[in-house]
Amino acid sequence: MEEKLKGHLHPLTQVMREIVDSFVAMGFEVADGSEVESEHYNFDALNVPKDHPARDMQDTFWVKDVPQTVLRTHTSAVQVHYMETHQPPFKIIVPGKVYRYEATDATHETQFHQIEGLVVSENVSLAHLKDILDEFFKRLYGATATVRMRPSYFPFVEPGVEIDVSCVKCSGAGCNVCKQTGWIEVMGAGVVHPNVLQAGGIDPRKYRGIAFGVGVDRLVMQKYGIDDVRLLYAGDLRLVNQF
Ligand code: 2NL
Repeated sequence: MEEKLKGHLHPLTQVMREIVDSFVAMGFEVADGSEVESEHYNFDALNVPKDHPARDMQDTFWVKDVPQTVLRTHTSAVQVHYMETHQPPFKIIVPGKVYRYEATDATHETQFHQIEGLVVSENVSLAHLKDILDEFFKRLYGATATVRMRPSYFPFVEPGVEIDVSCVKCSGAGCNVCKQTGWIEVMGAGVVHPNVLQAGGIDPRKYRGIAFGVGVDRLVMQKYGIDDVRLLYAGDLRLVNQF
């Protein structure tokens, strides 16, 4: 009983802090910014085409009566502000809440948590990205964890990749968590598109960037076998007190 009266952090907060602490140990600085953003910082500066479906009223919360203003759909706008005000080289992570206008179900919430990372220097590459994420997942899941990259597409990176981590439960042998594949899809990443560096006031002929973004809610669900994201926001002590 006494243990319960002390209170503790929500499992989402615990995992957010674990991730942030791992990157800080690897020399990253933590940046943050506003959850209300302009269309410029949330979409234009990130090379998202004007007619991209993500900008649609079906997908994005547009602030009523305030033109060109949204609830951020990713934390990337913070990285753009950071690029505008800092000289490379730098490596930062940006944890925070993000918003999508969509129907809620077991795997979708209108507000969720993301952590994005950005490294800018004179010569970073996909090899550095893989190395950073490999070290990160070894810290998070133990020494046997490894990552692999698959080609993917996000407007803000070129090339873009999807990151899989070897299954936490079976270490790659195949089980119900990884649907017998041995791998779990965990994040998107890539080499920062030159247009995005340019929008942040950084010369893409001189500097290169690598970036990644991870949905933290999904990591928490994978880690603890929680099958409905809404449980993380229901404030039900029967869930919260299990952590
Ligand atoms: C996803 C995809 C990603 C990024 C996020 C990024 C940020 C800047 C420049 C370039 Cl400022 N890229 N972020 C890049 C690739 C993927 O996340 O689905 N995450 C859950």
